[in-house]
Amino acid sequence: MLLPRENEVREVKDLCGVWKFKADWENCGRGENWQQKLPEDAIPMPVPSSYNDITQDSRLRDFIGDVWYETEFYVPAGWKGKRVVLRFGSATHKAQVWVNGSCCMQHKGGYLPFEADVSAYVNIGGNNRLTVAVNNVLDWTTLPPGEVKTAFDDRYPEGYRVQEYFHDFFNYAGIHRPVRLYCTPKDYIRDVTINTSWEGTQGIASYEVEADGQVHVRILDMDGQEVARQTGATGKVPIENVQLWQPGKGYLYTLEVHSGEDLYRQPFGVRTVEVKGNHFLINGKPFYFKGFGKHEDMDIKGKGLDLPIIVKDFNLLRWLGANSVRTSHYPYAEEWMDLADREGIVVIDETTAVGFNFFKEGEQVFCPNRASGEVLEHHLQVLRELYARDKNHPCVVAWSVANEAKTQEENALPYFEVVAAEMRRLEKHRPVTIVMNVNPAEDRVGQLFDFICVNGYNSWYNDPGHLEVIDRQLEHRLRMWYEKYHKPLIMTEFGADTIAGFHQDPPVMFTEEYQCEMISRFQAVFDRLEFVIGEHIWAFADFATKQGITRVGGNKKGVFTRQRQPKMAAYMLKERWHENK
Ligand code: GCB
Repeated sequence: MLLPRENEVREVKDLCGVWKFKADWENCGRGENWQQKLPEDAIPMPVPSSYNDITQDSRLRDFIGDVWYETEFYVPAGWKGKRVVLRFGSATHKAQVWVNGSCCMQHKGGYLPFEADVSAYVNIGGNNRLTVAVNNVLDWTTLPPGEVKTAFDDRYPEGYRVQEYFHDFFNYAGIHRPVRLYCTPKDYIRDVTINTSWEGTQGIASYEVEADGQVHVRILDMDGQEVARQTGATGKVPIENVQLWQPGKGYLYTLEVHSGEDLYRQPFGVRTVEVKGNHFLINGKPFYFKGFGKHEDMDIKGKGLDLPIIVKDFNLLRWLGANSVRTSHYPYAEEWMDLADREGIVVIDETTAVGFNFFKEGEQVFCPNRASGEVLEHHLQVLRELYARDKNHPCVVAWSVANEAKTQEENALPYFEVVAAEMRRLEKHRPVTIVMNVNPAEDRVGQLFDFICVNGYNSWYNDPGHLEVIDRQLEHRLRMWYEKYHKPLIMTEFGADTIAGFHQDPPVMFTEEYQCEMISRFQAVFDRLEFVIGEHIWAFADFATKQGITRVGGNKKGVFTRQRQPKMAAYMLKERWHENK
């Protein structure tokens, strides 16, 4: 799915701002036709933003169900005769959209864009009403999964409901990313796909354009100079004296596509990725992943798009000498991905399949009514939409299909066979991976993937307070993974909750000293295992979680606070990562 990009032919209107908002406490909005007009007591709500932390009402923070948004917009008179498209960057987790009271689209999946041709619904040259119902319920039809618990005994008020979920980040909801209206000619460029390779000084851009008319393409370099041109909906275009897209140096070309009256400019980078032996090769050179798992998360706006934070985070990555990020545990905003391309930050792009570990002993996850049927169908849909959105990003070097699933269960194998096959049907050029946190001896799915991502919390969840166990336990575990699959490994999570400003020496849990020593003990193990091809610390910054006895104001494993101030570990990483590793 193409990002709306403005040019001489296509206009884009930003519909973000302060909209009207009403939580549907009684679940009566549809019955009362709120799509015709929100009730008078609707409150102001910023878009984009999560709604949870905007008011003083804890009931809204912990709300379960539909919330309604309403705004008005004009369609410029000059858009007459054009195709008018309404596009949401994301709405978490389900959305139904009405224009002037008529339903024009529905979408499930909280972290991916969706759009519809609304030409038939809008008054061109006039005023229009836009209404959106956003639903935040997590159950075994959604990703991430969850369960709404209603069956309580007489200790609870009547009708008491609680949203349970098995992942460790707060279930922020709302319209999280920009809402845009854009126009194209009636015959338009539907899609563009670009794959690249190179040899010596020559790059090759293989492209495929979906459009009705005759297609002409030009390739422009970063100065806007034409370096090649070709005619045809598909082609392989040579680029002489190619500048490669490289980690830390995100050189971008533009494929300028003309078809009939339409025009679209798609940035791309020339680079190759490959897993070979024990190496992850970018442009034929072994790459060692230095970086983090992180979250889209901030005070007040929750998971709402926050450009200052996005730019700040890239500055912090550069400051530390980090070269890569996993988009744990969902696809990040398109604005974030674009910046990763420009900054040369290498990305492992993850789906929303998190929370498949269901911490209760003896409970099956991959069974009827849980991770099977409808969830699997949705998982495949997420893969398709993620691929469609991110396929042209040079920063994306691999897809992560899930985080910490219970892959020791018998039914996990048929489930992930289908998932891996679908990802490989879509993608022919990038490796596919999964993030593991099971005993390697019991895992059933590692053989389906090109390299293995491993999470581990020695001296934290296991043997809390005992840093001295890391050396032996970690090496043993990583060797088990390698001996089982003979595939390179990235340690995608390890870390310690750390209260900024809390110090003690010798280190104890939750101090800045403990975080430093834990990280450096893990790193000492990585340094002697040549099949370990990367270290991603959990996490980049502190983040909000649901309330619970192991979380004091959220997850504090950040190397930065939630407000992006460094803890001691940041300085330690900066030294190591700038030096070489
Ligand atoms: C994990 C999860 C991550 C959690 C982290 C923790 O294994 O993948 O989402 O936040 O552990 O801190 O417990």
